[in-house]
Amino acid sequence: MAFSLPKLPYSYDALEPFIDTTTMEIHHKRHHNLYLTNLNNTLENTNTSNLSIEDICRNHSENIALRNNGGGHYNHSLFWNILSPNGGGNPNGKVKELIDSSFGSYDNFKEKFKNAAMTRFGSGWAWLCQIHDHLEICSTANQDNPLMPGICNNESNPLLGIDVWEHAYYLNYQNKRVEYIDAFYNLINWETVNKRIK
Ligand code: MN3
Repeated sequence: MAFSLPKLPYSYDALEPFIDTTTMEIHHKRHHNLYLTNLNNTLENTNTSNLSIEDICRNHSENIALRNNGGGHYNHSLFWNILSPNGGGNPNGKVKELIDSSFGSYDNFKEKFKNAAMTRFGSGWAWLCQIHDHLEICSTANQDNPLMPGICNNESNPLLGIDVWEHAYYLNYQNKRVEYIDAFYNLINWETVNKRIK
């Protein structure tokens, strides 16, 4: 079974002014779709088409095409879902408790997460992960993610990620990655993040 491009849970213009319409459209229809097409082609050629996307990231990242395109599909699918036009504000519920116990406060979390996203050199992602009963922040290069062995903590359950490839923000923010990261906090769908906690 080939993977398919997930529909966004909102319209392309819904995240304005924080993420502009053109960026969302190109990012979803072209960038995500290209990872997906390349992933499906690779799976067809390697006879591994019965794998889940998590399984591909966890157990097949030594294959560079599966790593880059499987990571690309997993990461973007997660990214679209943790954003919402009704998002932002303070975290609530279980994720609030875990943020407070792991980082001291939401403000401390924001600073650490921003630092991870800012210091990722070149293209990549910053992540908030659950590791059993606490949370950790890490960042990855390219389309790598915390499910892949030897990158963050091998037990990581990614709750939240920010795409810091230039294609995610350049049209609106140009070189000002910091403004894009600040804007991201206005879009986080804490309900979805809470549902990802195991
Ligand atoms: Mn991207």
